Amino acid sequence: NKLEIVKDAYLLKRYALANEKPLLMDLAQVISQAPLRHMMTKMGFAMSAAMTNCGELGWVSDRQGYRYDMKDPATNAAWPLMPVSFQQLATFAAAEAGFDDFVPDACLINQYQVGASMGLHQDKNELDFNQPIVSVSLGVPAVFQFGGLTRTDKTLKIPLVHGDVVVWGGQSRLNFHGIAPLKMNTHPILGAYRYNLTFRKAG
Ligand code: MD3
Ligand code: FE
Repeated sequence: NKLEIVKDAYLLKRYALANEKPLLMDLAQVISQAPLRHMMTKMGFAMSAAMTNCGELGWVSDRQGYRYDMKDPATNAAWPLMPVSFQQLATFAAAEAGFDDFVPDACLINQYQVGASMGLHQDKNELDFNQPIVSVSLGVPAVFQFGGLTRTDKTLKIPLVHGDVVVWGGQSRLNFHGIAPLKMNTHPILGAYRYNLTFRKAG
């Protein structure tokens, strides 16, 4: 069940459900080791999604700007190891979309509550744009906004539900994208939240 949204962007509907239980157990474990927090933007505003990371590198934002760091700035400890269930999901999903041998070194975990959103942006902090990005949606549904290579290009609106996996590479890798404000909702396991796992080869 693989849908090509635009060139080189593939939606694997409910792909993560086959491994739902280990995935959710491992998610809880990672969050207990590196708690979710609202990072600051360069401009001094708290981001509306709460974030944490696992893997060798974690995406961080503060008054200095955006970057990847090997340590959690909240504790100065290494980020939690990337669980095998996460690694396998990312590598298998990438292969399903035609990107062989994807080995992520970073997994950003975003937690959205009602009203939280992510404005249109490009992911440009990674070293190699030939590497794909794999994103896994869990919990409450959200509307993903997918634009073009300039901010003003019109956006496709794609509903993403629990278990959906999207693989972005090649021609879609630098497209603008965002998440519309989350509607009030509850998921039977995850409650009032949406979680997104974003796997990258950052270094
Ligand atoms: C399309 N997160 O953390 S993941 C992000 O649902 C981010 O939390 C969103 O965008 C979320 O940077 C969307 C989907 C995603 C990630 C990277 C992309 C879509 C992308 C890179 C290029 C094109
Ligand atoms: Fe992004």
